[in-house]
Amino acid sequence: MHDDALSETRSESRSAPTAEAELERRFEAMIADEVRIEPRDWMPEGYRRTLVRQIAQHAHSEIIGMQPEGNWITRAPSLRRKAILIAKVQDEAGHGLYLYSAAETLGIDREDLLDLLHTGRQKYSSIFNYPTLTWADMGAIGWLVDGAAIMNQVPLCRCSYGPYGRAMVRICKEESFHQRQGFEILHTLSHGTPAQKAMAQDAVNRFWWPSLMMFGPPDAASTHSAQSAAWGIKRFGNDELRQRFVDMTVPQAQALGLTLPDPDLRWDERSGHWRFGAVDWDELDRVIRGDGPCNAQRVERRRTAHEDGAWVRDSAEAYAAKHADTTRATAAA
Ligand code: FAQ
Repeated sequence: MHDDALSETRSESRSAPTAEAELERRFEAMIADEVRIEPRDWMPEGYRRTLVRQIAQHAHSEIIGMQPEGNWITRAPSLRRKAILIAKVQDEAGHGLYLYSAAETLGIDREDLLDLLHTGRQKYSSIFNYPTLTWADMGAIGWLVDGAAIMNQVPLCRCSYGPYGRAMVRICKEESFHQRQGFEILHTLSHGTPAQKAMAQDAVNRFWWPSLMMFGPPDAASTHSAQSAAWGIKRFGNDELRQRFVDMTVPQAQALGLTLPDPDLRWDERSGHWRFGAVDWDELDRVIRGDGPCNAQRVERRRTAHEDGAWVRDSAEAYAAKHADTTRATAAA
């Protein structure tokens, strides 16, 4: 290599880390100043990867989460209940779409994300691997699962990454409505016949502990919390949000006249919190690893739905291509 070219290459390789360090410095300053990071801004690869992982897991949870409730659409006890449940499940599909769009702004393709879900290489929330055995489960999912989702997701509205934070604002508004409808289903059942009240209690018994697991492992065992907090993605630890959820939910259970299935639950005057018993973390591990009651069924049904929907995607693409041709021809004329 010619000497001049060599020295130019050397000076480039000396300046490259400096330029990278400067970009990193600016990124850190934006995070410290609470300035939102937008898709065109430089970001560290780890930040991008963390967001893709979390947003994708969240999107997958929304669309897999349609299945346990979809199971009860045909068996809803009245036309009104059926219409409300259909609307809720449609909202969840919409949440999945906003979230996949947010993930795509990070340079990953939706088709690839779905492939990662269908081949078990990306996760979705453990909660959707539990079966929905009775109509009361629609109440328990709305009240507890959406309640936990809101507690976890309201702070995500302030996530440092703009497209995710903005998607969360709309999602949280809809989740609040979902939580109210779940509460209302349980309220009706718990003030109905003894058999209806027993059905409501049984649903709460089955969904209570898995709802606490939705917040993730304890902080001490959480792989990502510290870094995600430093990047302004997560605003609170898993344990704090879990505790807030318990504190919010206990008085609501009292208002419903239902019991939370935890003999160790007690009011702690000193801390001003409801103290709760030990969560079965082995169960969470098992469910995350694919060994929950419905994991295989959920993923298989999702794969089949995706394959069955191929013609819709093909038609939409063909239509878009035809429309683009027509627009070009009109512009050229
Ligand atoms: N299930 O280090 P951390 C909904 C994984 S949407 C499965 O603490 P991170 C709406 C975690 O991915 C519900 N996996 O992780 C609805 C990581 O694995 P990785 C979904 C879990 O990310 C309602 C590993 O364990 N919500 O309900 C779970 O900092 C009704 C270590 O954990 C969201 O996705 C779990 N429960 O914190 C729909 C909210 N917990 O990736 C239908 C956004 C942990 O290293 C009906 N996500 N893992 O292989 C988050 O806030 C966070 O990702 C956490 C986990 C808090 C879930």
